[in-house]
Amino acid sequence: MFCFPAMGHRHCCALGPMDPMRRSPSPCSSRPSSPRTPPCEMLGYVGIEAVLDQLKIKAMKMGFEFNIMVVGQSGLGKSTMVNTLFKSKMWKSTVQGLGTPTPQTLKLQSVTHVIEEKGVKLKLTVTDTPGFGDQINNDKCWDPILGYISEQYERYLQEEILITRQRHIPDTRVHCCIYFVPPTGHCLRPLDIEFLQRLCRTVNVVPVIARADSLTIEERETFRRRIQHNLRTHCIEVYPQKCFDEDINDRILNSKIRDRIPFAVVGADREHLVNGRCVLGRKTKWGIIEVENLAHCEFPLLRDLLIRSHLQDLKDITHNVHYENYRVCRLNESHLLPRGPGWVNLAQTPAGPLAAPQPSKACQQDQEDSKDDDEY
Ligand SMILES: Nc1nc2c(ncn2[C@@H]2O[C@H](COP(=O)(O)OP(=O)(O)OP(=O)(O)O)[C@@H](O)[C@H]2O)c(=O)[nH]1
Ligand SMILES: [Mg+2]
Repeated sequence: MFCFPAMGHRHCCALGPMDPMRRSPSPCSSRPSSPRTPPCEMLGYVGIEAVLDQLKIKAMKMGFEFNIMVVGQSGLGKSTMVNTLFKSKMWKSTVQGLGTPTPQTLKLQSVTHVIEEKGVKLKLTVTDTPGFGDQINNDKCWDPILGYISEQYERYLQEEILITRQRHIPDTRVHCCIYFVPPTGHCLRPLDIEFLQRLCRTVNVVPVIARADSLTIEERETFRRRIQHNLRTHCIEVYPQKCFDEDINDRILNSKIRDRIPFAVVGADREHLVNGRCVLGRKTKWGIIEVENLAHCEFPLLRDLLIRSHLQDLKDITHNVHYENYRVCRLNESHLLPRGPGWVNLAQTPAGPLAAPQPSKACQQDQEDSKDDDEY
């Protein structure tokens, strides 16, 4: 299920059906044709599709590294969500000792587990962060978080520019940041907007409505639409960003996801017995809220996005866009690049030291659309 949709079956035996020696000659092979451009059939079966098998075998040997960060105001359930991610169906067999009450998070801390499924290894690291926003002056409360993200880019860069470098550079870069929006039911607060604007420039951000069990189904829907509207008007491009859709298939799939974001999630790290099944959920006086039940909350959608459908894409965008911006900016700063055509002046970036991708056409279009739409 990971990343290789075209690899349901293996046929990598050297003298298997792909062996050109065993194939009957192409019926066209006796046809005269230009010696410069031989038709494809003349070459017989080359076995290009087997490259996928090679990639799969290599990837299985190497495993995957994936790093998530949770960010948001204090008490919104970030640490609980870290446990929910590790304890949910897909992974619970490998993790123990997570049943104790979650203490308040006072410093940035990472938890790593290697999860193995059908021979595929995933080294998943989740970085928990202290809640912000409880101070009277919340100025620059984003600094420690943005600082941590940049530090990981810097580590990678320092390894990458070594003359003798490791064959495999350990990747601690944050591939996805889950941003917890408080379930106020109104709209994004100015603090969330400021934070999100900065975060989206440096990392892939997936916002979620935290503690969604405190909202009714209608309230969730209205709140989601308001947040989407706020994101558009403030030009905040959360993941999956429209400008990186590569083709029509991406656009169709990602539009559906964009329509559901922010996911309304509930976190829990306790298991309960429901109709003879052991489920992860929150027990209340009136019943159990099951985190893996789509009728109760959208945690399964979040997990599917992170792992099942978009893990590789999140990593690609981190490497090709966010890290690349950082790298160009740093190399420009340290004058390692000559000021030739490749030199990009990112010095006047308005917020923070990092390069900010310009608002995309899609975003500009959204802003125009949202001008007509002033119901919120
Ligand atoms: N109702 C409800 N409560 C939740 C949910 N997730 C977590 N909680 C509870 O909220 C309280 C705080 O949860 P934490 O996970 O410690 O919150 P946090 O965001 O890590 O808080 P800080 O570490 O202070 O930033 C705990 O009592 C959790 O059991 C949720 O989805 N719904
Ligand atoms: Mg915490």
